[in-house]
Amino acid sequence: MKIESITFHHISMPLIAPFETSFGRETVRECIIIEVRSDGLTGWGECVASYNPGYNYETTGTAMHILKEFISPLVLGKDIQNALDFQKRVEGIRGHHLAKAGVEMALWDLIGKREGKSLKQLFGGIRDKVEVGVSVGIQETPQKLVETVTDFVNTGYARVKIKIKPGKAVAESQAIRKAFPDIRLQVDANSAFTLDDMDSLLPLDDLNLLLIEQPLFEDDIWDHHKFQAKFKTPVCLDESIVSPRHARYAIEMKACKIVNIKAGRLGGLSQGIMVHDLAQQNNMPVWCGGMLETGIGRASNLALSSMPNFILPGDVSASDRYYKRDITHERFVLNADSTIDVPNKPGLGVTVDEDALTSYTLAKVVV
Ligand code: OSB
Ligand code: MG
Repeated sequence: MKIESITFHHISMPLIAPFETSFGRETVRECIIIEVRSDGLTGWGECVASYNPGYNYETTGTAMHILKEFISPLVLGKDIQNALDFQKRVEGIRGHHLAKAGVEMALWDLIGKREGKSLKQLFGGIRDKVEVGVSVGIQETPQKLVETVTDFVNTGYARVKIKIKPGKAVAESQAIRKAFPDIRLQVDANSAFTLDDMDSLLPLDDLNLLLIEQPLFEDDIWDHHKFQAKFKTPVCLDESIVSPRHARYAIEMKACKIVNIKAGRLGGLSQGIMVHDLAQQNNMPVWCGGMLETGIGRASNLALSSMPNFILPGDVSASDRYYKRDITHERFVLNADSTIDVPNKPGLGVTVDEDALTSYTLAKVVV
């Protein structure tokens, strides 16, 4: 597959509602859409770096730099066989997983289109629709949080994740559990706590939570082992698992019982698949995390989620939870059973609304 051109679209899209986490509040989502051409076909990818280095050290600014200066020369004009061939070519670039993953996604889209296979088929997915949940940002008051969750439950989401941070984590989680005694509920701290907070978080263990996501430092695995040892509730790692190797460390150290898979954080869909397989061999369930993706990244997340060991519902909500106007013609809708259909057309199975893309574009770079 000879890569003939690459275009980077740095975009900013208004979110339907602000999204607040322990690291900040976003009212728009920035990301980089990657367009790769080969042999009359176009592959699309999404680099999930955002404006702020709050979740990950990468930003749209650093990603643009790495994509233009370092990844493009290793790909442009080259004959790339598959995702692992791409990974080999970029292995000399340390880190910058979000940037690498965006390009890998576009290559998968191309490969699927060339072979007439959906990503689900290429990944060995087994589901035509996948169970999904909703990730609810931090709200101003506990009442507002209960109201927001109520709206999502009424919309049909059967699994809810709330974002927590020091101060009101326990009270808010208790309030949601009281209002929804039976809902599948989980919490995500995005690294906001330390081991010193552990005892104050113990009441979370009585709330029948599916999991506690990333309570401690984003680069930690060992302290999560100590945390997990104190809690019956499964710890789930997000930020800490940046490679299949880190997944192995976490498994061997008993630092978690569940892993959140985000292809971006891991450096590509190929790496996400490796973590899926490793977890499966160790009887550890995984689920698909989200980065407020556009229709492009959402299609990719749905394909990944169709794989057998994606046992828990993902943070892959319907398009209308995020954007009034998305950049794909296809919009993803929530089915009555809290599922979303997995795309089944070749590649990602979505088509790009070029007018929408242009309207959101801050900068466009062709290499
Ligand atoms: O930690 O899972 C996270 C969004 C941006 C950065 C980090 C996270 C999130 C989410 C949103 O929780 C999930 C979604 O896309 O709906
Ligand atoms: Mg998370």
